Parts: sequence; structure tokens; C-alpha cells
Amino acid sequence: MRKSSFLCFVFATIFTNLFAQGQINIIQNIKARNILNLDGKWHYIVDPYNTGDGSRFFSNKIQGSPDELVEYDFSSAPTLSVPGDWNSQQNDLLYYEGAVWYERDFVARPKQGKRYFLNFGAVNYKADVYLNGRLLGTHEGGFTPFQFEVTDKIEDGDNFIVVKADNTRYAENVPAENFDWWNYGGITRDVVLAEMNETYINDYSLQLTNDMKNVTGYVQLNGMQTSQQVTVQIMEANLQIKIPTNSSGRATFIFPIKNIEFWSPENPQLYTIKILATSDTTTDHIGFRTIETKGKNILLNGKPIFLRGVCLHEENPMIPGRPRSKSDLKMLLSWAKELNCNYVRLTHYPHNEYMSQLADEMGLLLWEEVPVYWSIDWENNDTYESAKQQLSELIYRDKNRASVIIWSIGNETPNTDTRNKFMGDLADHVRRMDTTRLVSAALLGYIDSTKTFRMNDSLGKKLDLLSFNEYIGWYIESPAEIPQYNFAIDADKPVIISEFGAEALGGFYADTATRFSEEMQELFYKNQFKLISDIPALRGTSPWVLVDFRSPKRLNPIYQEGWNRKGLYTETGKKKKAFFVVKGWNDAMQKKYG
Ligand code: GCB
Repeated sequence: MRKSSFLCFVFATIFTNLFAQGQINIIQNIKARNILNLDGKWHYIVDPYNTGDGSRFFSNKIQGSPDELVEYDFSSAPTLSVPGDWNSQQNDLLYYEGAVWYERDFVARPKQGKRYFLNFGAVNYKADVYLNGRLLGTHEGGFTPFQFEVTDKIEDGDNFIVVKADNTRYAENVPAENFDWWNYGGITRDVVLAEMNETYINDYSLQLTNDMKNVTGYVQLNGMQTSQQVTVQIMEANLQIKIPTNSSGRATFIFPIKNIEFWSPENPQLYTIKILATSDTTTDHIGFRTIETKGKNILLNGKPIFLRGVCLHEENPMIPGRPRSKSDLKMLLSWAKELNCNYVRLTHYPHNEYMSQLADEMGLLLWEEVPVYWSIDWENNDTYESAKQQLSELIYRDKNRASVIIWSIGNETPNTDTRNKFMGDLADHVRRMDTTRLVSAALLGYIDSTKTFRMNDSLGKKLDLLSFNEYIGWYIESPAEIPQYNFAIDADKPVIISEFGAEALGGFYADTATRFSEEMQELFYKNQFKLISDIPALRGTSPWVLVDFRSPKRLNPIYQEGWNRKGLYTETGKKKKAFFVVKGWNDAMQKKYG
């Protein structure tokens, strides 16, 4: 790279602060740092009666002499793989909900002048984390990352971490007690220890401005040396800007761009980003695109698009449970690609961060969501704070991913005043954090006596998209009756059907009037696509769901056996007949919208 050819602009006075990050303080893209990976086998003790706090499991005591009474012992306890849920690793833990204590030893050689951070990708639902017997802190929310600084607690030599993971469901949690997926518990994502300089690059954002002429964003340092010179480079485009940070360690910038290919599903172009401060350097891969709505259209890089989507749970169908590696997730996204999708709705909670990185690389647009699902304790301020925190952690983590175009603040919630206040405030919060993406929620409509589907959800006003779930032909009558229905959706904004689907047990063939047959599911989609084609503002569909997934609510002993069978693929990756109907629709929409 010829440095002399870099365009260089001194710190511009015009800048936009696109991300106000609130309280979150996590190292951005930590995997690009000098890390010790702490995945692998962790000892565990199942603690259904919550004995561990009183018995001080966190001190990881080893019996010193034969007469000493210690009623637990991690060193001889069995192990679980991390990342991974406990339910899918031990038969007797399949339905377990409660506390499980994890322990792992590691050796560290902390260096003078360095700082150390322990980072968890996710623990479901509540995690109490201890290092060498001392409490580092507690995190709630099962699907977002958190971190603790351990500089003054880490030992030279042997160390141990103890985590109490508790997936008990409570009415005031987010999600609350009732949801249609498996409550997989445990340390479900990676654990790493990062070594950082005293002052390091903690966070950054790079976004294309809506006029597509500039890149704008910020760099945020953490440490004592707050005033530094920072350089941001977009390597393959030979662009860079040099800027000073202020006394809070923050530099905000905007600079014109040249030679940038915009990111899209057809051309998922990513650029190598280097950020160089005096005391630290980091890298990332970022794509540049714009997303907005205009009347009934969704515009990607200024051009109308149709979202050819599908919904997805974060579950590995082959070894039912949370995916344990990036390749598990890649398999799922490849299946969506086979369906000719350009878009995926990641339901109903923040998925693994690899998902948005893979979507960036593979060219898939994403809807990301927080588990404000069905019935939540709308009047409880702690519940609101938890939802807000989970949303903030998700936005903070994924703000540099071009694939992410929609933040969803919830799914199928009742149209009541308390919910409208709760979710209305969440929508405002998203807009304060990120002005570059769309805000949505999967809403519910109603059907009147003339079999007309209508929307009157007052939350709709706060959202950029009118998205709703509908199950005409499955929960309401049967697929053969779908033609009797119609939609009266008079929206002045893009309409997305965020869910519609029917169950079929893969390999069960019968006539179209037989529940759980592949033929009935096939007819459902044929008739649905005819029905929804009449919605003038329809700009996206995400059938429910890509793959059969586990749910303790699905109890039919012949067809379900604990599985929600609305997948277009079976749990072993076999395409059902309906797959081809959905693919046909996606092919047709591709022809129409390009
Ligand atoms: C829904 C929910 C989804 C369920 C699905 C179903 O409306 O949003 O989480 O799994 O219906 O299969 O009933």
C-alpha cells in the first residue's frame, strides 16, 4: 500500500455522533486482540437447591486433610464443553433449569503495565463470575456479551474461574416464563482473557453517511493517556484520516470516500480497517452501505429491494442444542442461501456474534431481535431496564456489521398502554443509539368477521416497517381455507410478513387435509403466497422457520416429540416439500426486484 497516496483529512469540525453507547464498556471485536481462549472442558456441579452460595463453591476448596469436611469438589466433578449448553451434553440435564456451577483452571503470566479482561460471549440467563474466589460481578440476560477487568485480581501462575450459571425462568425476566424454544442453559458462547495496553482502543464505529459520500464514526480509548493521535485506515481503498482524541479519549470524524464498492448481498465487499493509536492498534473488516425507507420502499444503497427471508433459531439441528462453533452457524446460513434468501430474521434473541460476521461475508441482510416476547412484566421498571440493557449490548456489539439493517424490539406483544409505553421507550432508545438502521417489531393483527386481516397496533407509528406475524391456515382454519381471507393493509410504509408457517413431520406423506403432512405444509405456502401477493406495500417475507427446532411446548407424541416442526428443513437437514414452494417465491421476487 502506498501511504503517500492516502487521502488525508485533518479532523473535521462537522461530525455526527451516530452512536451514543450508554454504559456499555466492552472491548470491541475482542477476538482480534491478544487473547487466551478459555473454551474447552470446564468442571461442573449441578445445584438444584442452591447450596453452592452458602457452601462457598466459588472458593474452589480442595480437601486439605482426611478429617476436613468439604461437601463439593470441582477437581473430581465431570466436565462440560464450553461453549455449549448443558441440556444437549448430558441426557439427565435435558430439561434441567436452575443453577449449575462451572470451574476451570488456567495459567497466566500477567505482565507489568498491561491490563487484563475476562470476556464472556453469553451465559444463559444469570451469571455470577468469580476469579480466584473473588466475585467479579453478575450479568443478566442470556444472549449478550459482558466483561470484567481482572488486572488486580489475576495471579502470576495458577488461577481459577468459577461461574454460577442459572437459567431459572422468572416472570420479570426478558424473556419471561413462557416462550416457544428450549431454555438452553450454561456458558453457551466463547470465554476469553484479553491482554491490553494501559490505554487501549475500546470501541469504534465506521458508517457510510446517507448521501453515500462520507464515512463517519468515532474511536474511543480507555486508559490514562486520553489525548492521542489516532489514524483510521480503510486499507483496500487507500483512505485514511488522522485525528486527535479529546480529554475523554474520544475522536469523532467524517471524511469523504472514494473508490469504495458498496456492500450488498450480491457484492458483500468488506474492507480491512486498521485503527492505530499511539498506545494501541486494532483491525476489523467492515462493509459500507446505506439502508432507509421511502414511502412503501426499502432502499439499500438507494435502490429498492425485496427482503427474501426466513426466520432462524440459534440451534444446531444435527446435535440439537446451541451451536458450538462458527461452522455450525455457517451451515445454517448456507441452508438459507440454498433457499435463495438475501435476508434472515434472527429470532427471538441476539444470536452468536459470528452470525453477523458470517452474514457480512456471505451477503445476507439481518433482522436482529431482543427477547421481548409474548408476555413481559410491562409495568416493572427492572424488566424494562433489562430489555434496554440487552438491546444496548446487542447494538453496541453489532453496530459495525453491514449485514444488520433492522433492530427488532420484540415479538407478538399485546397492544396495551403499558406495553406501548415500554416498547415505545425501547424504540426511542434504539434511535438514540443508532440513527443508521431501521427499527421494527413483529406485531400482531386481527381478523374481522369478513375474514379480513387488519392492523391497528398503535406501536406501528414508532416503527420504520410494518411487520407482523400471521398464521391464517394453521392456527386459524386450514390451508384449504386460506383463499377465503384477504388483507386490508393500507400502509404508507414497507410491509414485512415476519412470520407465517405450518408444521410438517419430515417424511410423513398424506393428503393436503392431513395435519403434519408435508403435503399440508406445501399447500399452506402455495395458498399463502397467493394471498399475500395482494398487499401493495409488501417488501419482505420471512417464513417460520428454516429448520425444525426443539421446544418443550410441542408435545404431540407422534409428530412433534418436543420439536416445533414448522421447519422447511428437518432436524437432519432434509428439505421438506414446502422448501421448494418458498424457493419458488424467492426466485420470483428476485426476478421482480433484482
Ligand atoms: C409464533 C412465535 C414463534 C413460534 C411460532 C409457532 O408466532 O413468534 O416463536 O414458534 O409462532 O410455531 O407457533
